Amino acid sequence: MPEVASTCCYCGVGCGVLISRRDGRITGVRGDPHHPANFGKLCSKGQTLHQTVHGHGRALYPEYRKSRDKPRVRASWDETLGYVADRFADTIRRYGPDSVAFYISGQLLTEDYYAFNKLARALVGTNNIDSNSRLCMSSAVAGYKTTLGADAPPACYEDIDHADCILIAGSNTAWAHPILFRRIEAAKAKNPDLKIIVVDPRRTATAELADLHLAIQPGTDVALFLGMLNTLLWENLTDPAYIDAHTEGFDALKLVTRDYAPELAAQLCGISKDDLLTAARWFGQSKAALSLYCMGLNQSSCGTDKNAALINLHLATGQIGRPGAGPFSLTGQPNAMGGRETGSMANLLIGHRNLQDADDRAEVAKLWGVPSISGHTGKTAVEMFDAIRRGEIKAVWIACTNPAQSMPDQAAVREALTRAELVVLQETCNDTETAAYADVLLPAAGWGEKEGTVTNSERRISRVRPAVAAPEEARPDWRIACDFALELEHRLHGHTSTLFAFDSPRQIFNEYRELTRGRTTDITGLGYATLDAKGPQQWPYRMDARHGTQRLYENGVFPTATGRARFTAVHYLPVAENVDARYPLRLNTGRLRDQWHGMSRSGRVAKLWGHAPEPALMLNPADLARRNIAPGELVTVDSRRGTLTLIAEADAGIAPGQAFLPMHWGSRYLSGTGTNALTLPVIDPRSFQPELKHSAIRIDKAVLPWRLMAVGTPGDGDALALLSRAQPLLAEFEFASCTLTPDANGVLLRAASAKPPCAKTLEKIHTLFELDGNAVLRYADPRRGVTRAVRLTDGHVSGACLSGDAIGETWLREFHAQGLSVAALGSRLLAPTATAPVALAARGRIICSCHGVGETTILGVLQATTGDAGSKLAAVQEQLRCGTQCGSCLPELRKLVSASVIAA
Ligand SMILES: Nc1nc2c(c(=O)[nH]1)N[C@H]1C(S)=C(S)[C@@H](COP(=O)(O)OP(=O)(O)OC[C@H]3O[C@@H](n4cnc5c(=O)[nH]c(N)nc54)[C@H](O)[C@@H]3O)O[C@H]1N2
Ligand SMILES: Nc1nc2c(c(=O)[nH]1)N[C@H]1C(S)=C(S)[C@@H](COP(=O)(O)OP(=O)(O)OC[C@H]3O[C@@H](n4cnc5c(=O)[nH]c(N)nc54)[C@H](O)[C@@H]3O)O[C@H]1N2
Ligand code: SF4
Ligand SMILES: [Mo]
Repeated sequence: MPEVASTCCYCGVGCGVLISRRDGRITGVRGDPHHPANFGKLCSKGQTLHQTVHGHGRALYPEYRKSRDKPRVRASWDETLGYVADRFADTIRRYGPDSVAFYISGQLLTEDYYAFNKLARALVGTNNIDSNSRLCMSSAVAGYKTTLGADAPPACYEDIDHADCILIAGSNTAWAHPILFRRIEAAKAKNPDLKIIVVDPRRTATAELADLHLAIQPGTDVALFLGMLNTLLWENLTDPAYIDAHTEGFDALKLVTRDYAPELAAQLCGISKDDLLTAARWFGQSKAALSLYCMGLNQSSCGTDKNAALINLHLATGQIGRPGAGPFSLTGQPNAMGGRETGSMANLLIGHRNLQDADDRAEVAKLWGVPSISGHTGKTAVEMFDAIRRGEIKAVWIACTNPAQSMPDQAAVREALTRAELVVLQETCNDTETAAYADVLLPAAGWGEKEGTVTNSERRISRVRPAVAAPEEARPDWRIACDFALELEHRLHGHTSTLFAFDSPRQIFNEYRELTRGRTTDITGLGYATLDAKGPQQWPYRMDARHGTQRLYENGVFPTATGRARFTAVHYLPVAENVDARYPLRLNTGRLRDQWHGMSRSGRVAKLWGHAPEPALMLNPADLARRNIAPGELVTVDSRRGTLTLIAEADAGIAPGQAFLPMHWGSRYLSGTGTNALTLPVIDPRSFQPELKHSAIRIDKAVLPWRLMAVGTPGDGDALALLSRAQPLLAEFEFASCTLTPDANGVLLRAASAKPPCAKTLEKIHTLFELDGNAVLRYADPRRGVTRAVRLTDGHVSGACLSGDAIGETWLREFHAQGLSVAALGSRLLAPTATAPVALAARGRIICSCHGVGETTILGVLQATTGDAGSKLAAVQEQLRCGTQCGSCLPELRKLVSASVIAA
């Protein structure tokens, strides 16, 4: 059976994959050597995609409940969609079309997006349709539109090979866009003169490759870019001819830059003046300067300004529309671009049309054959959940996103979901945080099961193809939207028209294509057949074109009224929530290398747990020491909106006064409402994107003297199943986390509380971790909540549970993790000591997830080899194989190597 060519469903790099299958099951995946985004490479997440599709937690049948005090029950598609259509029709009739809303996702395919967009705007008559791209790309959209006139990234991946200066701002490319980062590494290796500047408050894996790392104070990017422009002006490094011929508004901007002399700007940013000058010079003197940017710019209350201020630099130096030059916003999700193109966000309209423009609306209405498109502004994500909470929006349809994990200010979001009269959730999984709030669960076909198209960061449209049929009753997203639309149309209008008469995603694509005719996103020359024959193509791709468009604005003409790009005279504004005496630390959030968002997929791949297995708040070691907190201790983290209890860890890459928490941890792995319990819902006034990267917090040592640690490898070998069985326990403790052990074979449950829990809870844990059999050594004093139980298999620890006031658990975990013999320990095995009774080397963090290689092992080899960085890296790769497969761990390997070279 030949492989099926499709696209990776994780990040916006949009790598091509070849899926192999047997007997109706997906059995493997490899990089598509012909795909221009990756040429055969895949990162740690992409190459384990086939492991995400099987197993527990899949939504397989429609379910609904009529009343909140009952569980959802399985029903047929007809019955379920009929019920939802009744409720929607009733709500619309009683309260008008704006009383319902659709909250969708940048992980839907373009055809899915189109169907939802048409459903909301053409049938329901509301603009209350927004997507999780609001939390992601909306500042980039607003930034491009205000400056260049259209939401279109002008550059392409190949520009990385042509640039001699790459400015990476607010992007941890090494972890979030790994295959693109491999390309940057290759460009740097080929051209050592290539200057890489990284702007990030954290010393990230990306910053390790930089020639210059500007660790600016959070939120000060605009001051930095204005300071750089001030320098460019002073040192005659701008391009007056380009400014004259192709732009407008430079004089107003020049006035503003006067206030940002390098000294002052550097002070605002908390960096040295010299570093600022160097950055400006490298950028201004380079033949081709490319900037790559992501959430560090977008997720901000001044995200649009940050984008515009960076684009100003490109316009002022003419660094755009040439090979190697341009402001290149990296998209997060695989098809956030498709959502932007189809106008599937509250304030956009299909084909880069303007929702505020009556002519544009009339044109779309005519093309769709409906009387009109509402001009009433729709609610953007944060506003939408506020309106639900206020009772203004009564019914919400959520598809392909998990707002009870990913939206800021979880207390408010969950209150909204509780108050909503109807919550419909269209998901591939039935166990996400949002699923707990859903009155209706509609099972969706997922990656490997559905067909359509996606657009990656460089405007490249790729085909998504099914390798197997969707399981049980799951249906593709576009089909669910259309099936529902037919039911709703019948109830609202008494008949069904041809509005939703689609039988295939190809038909949807062809209709959508017509709406791009003559627009900036024109793809009238493209169809599934062209894509199948010629491979992925970049838009615009006009009717008469023979190929797509690699770069935009090569002729210096921009899609504005005057044809000129617009400088934007922005000023620096501080973050919306400043630190003060009560909340003295700045909380930053973002991604881990091997996990994807709420972990509904990556969390089901055991291998992907090794790199960062436990939820932890990262702080500068000095901040921990000052508070007398040891690494690994439990802390309570408070913001003005919520509280979390977590382990604190030291990370010298975090600047003093700051903290970093991965965005992935939700209520399925951690007690409480996850990372976003703490974050701020303040939004940028023009992009409506929330400031997810900046909030003020306080940390205190957690006063929870009773502790529990249970670890175990299940007898049936299915650690992931045990993990999901243990999850309900999280709610029983003031603190608890439940994760896979770094070796991925076992489960680790940690808990803490002020007082011991009831004996029943402890019993449950013992049963789960199979600590009730004969081969278990046990000591228990249930009244005091003290237990020590160790299960031995062939003289090794295969499971253990320790609880009480002083449990000294770490060494027992090592015995479990390393499978060491406990024969020599005897009764000391049950002794509650903090240090191991025998010498024990910790295996350390897993660095290479492909080959399961830990930090300690790598350090051992590095110590034993001599030579320069190159030969040390080669030695590690040769002896341990780490960093030889997907390359995702290369930045960290290089860091360990350079530390060992320095030490030597
Ligand atoms: N492994 C993995 N990859 C992913 C994803 C994932 O979940 N996991 N998600 C995908 C998605 S949807 C997205 S949007 C992208 C996100 O990709 P990135 O934006 O690269 O990832 P983040 O870690 O969210 O944030 C990037 C950096 O912004 C920095 N930052 C914080 N505040 C500021 C600031 O004020 N100024 C500057 N200059 N930097 C700041 C943070 O320290 C962080 O290192 O990743 C995509 N790729
Ligand atoms: N604190 C903090 N919060 C953040 C961020 C941050 O940096 N910091 N980043 C924000 C950003 S940039 C983003 S993009 C969001 C992401 O936030 P979410 O959109 O909530 O992230 P996912 O977990 O990817 O949710 C996608 C859901 O769709 C399901 N799914 C997968 N495939 C399909 C399919 O084909 N059809 C359907 N119907 N469902 C499917 C998955 O099981 C999953 O539950 O998080 C945002 N939240
Ligand atoms: S870089 Fe990794 S996650 Fe992103 S598309 Fe490629 S394989 Fe998928
Ligand atoms: Mo995103």
